[in-house]
Amino acid sequence: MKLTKKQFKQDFEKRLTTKFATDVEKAGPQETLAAVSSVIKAYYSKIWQEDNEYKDETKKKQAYYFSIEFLPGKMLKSNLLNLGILDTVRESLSDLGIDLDAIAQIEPDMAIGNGGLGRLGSCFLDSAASTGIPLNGNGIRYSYGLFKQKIVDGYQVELPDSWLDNGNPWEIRRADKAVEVHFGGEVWLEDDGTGRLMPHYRNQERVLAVPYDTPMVGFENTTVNNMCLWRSEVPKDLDLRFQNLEYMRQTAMLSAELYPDDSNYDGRLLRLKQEYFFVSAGLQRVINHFKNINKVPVTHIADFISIHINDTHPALCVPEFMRILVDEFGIEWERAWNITVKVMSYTNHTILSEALEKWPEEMVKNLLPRIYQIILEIDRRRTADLLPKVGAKLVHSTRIVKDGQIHMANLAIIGSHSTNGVAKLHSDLLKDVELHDFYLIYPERFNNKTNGIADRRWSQIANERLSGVLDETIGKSWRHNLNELKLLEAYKNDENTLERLQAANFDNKLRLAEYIQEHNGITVNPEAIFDVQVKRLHAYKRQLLNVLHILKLYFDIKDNPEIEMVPRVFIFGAKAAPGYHYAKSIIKCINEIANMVNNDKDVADKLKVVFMENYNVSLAEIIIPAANVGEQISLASKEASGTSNMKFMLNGALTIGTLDGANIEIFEVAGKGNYFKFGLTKDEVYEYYRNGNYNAHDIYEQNPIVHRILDAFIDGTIPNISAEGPEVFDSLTTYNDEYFVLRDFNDYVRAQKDLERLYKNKNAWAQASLMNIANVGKFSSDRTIKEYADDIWHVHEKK
Ligand code: HBZ
Repeated sequence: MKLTKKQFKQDFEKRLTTKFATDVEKAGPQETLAAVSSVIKAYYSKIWQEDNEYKDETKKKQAYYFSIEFLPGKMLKSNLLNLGILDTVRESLSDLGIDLDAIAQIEPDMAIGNGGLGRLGSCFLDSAASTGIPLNGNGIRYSYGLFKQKIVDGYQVELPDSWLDNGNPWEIRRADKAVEVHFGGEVWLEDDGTGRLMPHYRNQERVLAVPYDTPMVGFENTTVNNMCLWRSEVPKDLDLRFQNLEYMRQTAMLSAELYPDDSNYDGRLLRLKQEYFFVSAGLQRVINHFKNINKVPVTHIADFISIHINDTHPALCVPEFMRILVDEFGIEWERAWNITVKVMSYTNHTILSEALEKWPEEMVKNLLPRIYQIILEIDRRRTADLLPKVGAKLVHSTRIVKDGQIHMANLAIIGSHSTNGVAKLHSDLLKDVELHDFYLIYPERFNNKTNGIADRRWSQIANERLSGVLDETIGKSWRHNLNELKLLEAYKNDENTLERLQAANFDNKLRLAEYIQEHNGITVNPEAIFDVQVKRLHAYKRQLLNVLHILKLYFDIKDNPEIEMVPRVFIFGAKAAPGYHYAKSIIKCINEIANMVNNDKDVADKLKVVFMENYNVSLAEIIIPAANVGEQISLASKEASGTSNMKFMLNGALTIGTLDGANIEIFEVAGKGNYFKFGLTKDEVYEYYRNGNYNAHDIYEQNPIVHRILDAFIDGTIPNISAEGPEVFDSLTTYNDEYFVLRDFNDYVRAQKDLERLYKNKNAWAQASLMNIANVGKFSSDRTIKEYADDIWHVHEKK
């Protein structure tokens, strides 16, 4: 949009008066932020309204991304960038003595997600809007987002994230579009006089679902999509004399809190309620909208909408959509089923069995009696249909209802026309191993969609220094099409370019060093290799492998304080699920090792270890641009894709990683010599599983370096871990090291040495860094979302 400084200043000053009865001089930072945000909202609202009208008039097909989590982070700068007014607003505010970045910093991080899955959803919504693809989010407006992490005496402590305290300037509460969601009670079927059995209900619990819309503003275009988040409330017409406090409390609880776990599914009733809540409310709204703007029968709905089931949490979309079609529109079962399968599609994000959702039949039956009947009927009909075609074995292994449980992944696969994994390796594993039986029955449903990242946030917003160098070198076309970064390859031997790229990284390192000084009280050397591992804390991601290598370097120094070594700063950022005891023990160990290393005079500044509190989207925006190395060291086959690997690459860091998830595709495009690969392949891992012949204890006994490092966990070498040290030691030895940390240790050390060697050659390192940036194009989520739009949803870009 076009905006002059004069216009913005006028709008801003007026808003300070009308909204806060104050002026530029007297306004506090919160008032300034709110006034700026409110002006920006007015700017995009017009575009939003027009785009809605355009969508309603053209009646083009739209897709809906149902996800129990989103992780947008801060929105102010992203909205400014996408509206094309970031510089104008920054300069205008500066003229008024206000620092935009300082204001932007106090915006709360919108963190209604755990990690990769939620962040991917937000990258997709950004990319869809930016490429003109009509994709809308549907989720829950949690009053409390992911907990804030404090480190106290080395331990993780969780504090509530009440992100809505100062209001949310971006959202619009749409009370007129509220719908009801019903739970529990009894259901029975009665002939409606035409031979059709219709459900009747008694004693249902009613919950009002109120939508809050947040615009997803496209990058320098005219598209504004919607992220709809639902809040649970007590229906206004309820006679509260007959309600009790417990009911009120339970209703409010529904959208109160995000489940802070990204790896184990939690079998609690409230979670199942949350799942049905946002699924039912979302589908009702989508269908109401369809009815309002289209004059065609609902049997045509598959031509107008697509529903995406992001992981299994929204899998109840399948029976809920069936319920609406069959019970409310009176569509005959088979026909309704064909429509449902056409409308639905599903993404799988993990093969870890402990994360696969299953709900006890009794629980589903009591909470969602009609949905339960429908699931049984889906399962019964499918079994009858398939038995003669594929035989009892395949039918049984893929059944939705078995062993007293509802298997949500099975429901999602069976009830949709597309199942995709999130990187080539992961999608292959789904077809060949984890979901092989489904693949035998429905081969045409399986496909791969390698993840991507919203590159604008992770370069243009997070790394202005690098973005500036890129503009000067290759022009600005890369800002619209990340593949254009390929132009950078022509500068691989241009010393000036290499120097400027490294200088940008160095400035980012200074910025991070300052942050670390302020928040951790640790002085780090900006000349050192900044070696970063940021992601959720999970045993399979193997933060421990990183830790063992740090201890090796530490002992090398202790044995020979004069040793020559490129100085290193190891940086961690990781939240552990509050109930994940072992992950929390690892955090404690990392912090105690950091204390030991950072305060040891022998070490001087050769080695520093920093654990950064409360890793989130905003912190990632400071850390990743400053990295030289990104650690992607999960056990091969366990990380479905990973997305921080792509963010590091975009910012010019080199990956040290295993052949897992999207790392493989990163290595392919980055080119040999521009990454550090190590460790078992997924085939070798599966070979160990088949033979059951992995013996971690042997490695401990036979490898003196490993022996010494592991002993440090139990012999007092590392202070203050008398409880946690033995847990780590035992898991790696007695319990046979579930994620093959010890098996990959030697090769990891070898790769780390290669890395150090390359870093010593400044020119070669800069070239490798450049090659990473130049070849990152594939990992823009603009590419990913176009693939979803073309292959799965069949929705089209606005022209
Ligand atoms: O999804 C992650 C994968 O581990 C990662 O490899 C992938 O890149 C990313 C995007 O596809 N999975 C998650 O982040 N999973 C969750 O956050 C999660 C949340 C709630 C659950 C289960 C998983 O109940």
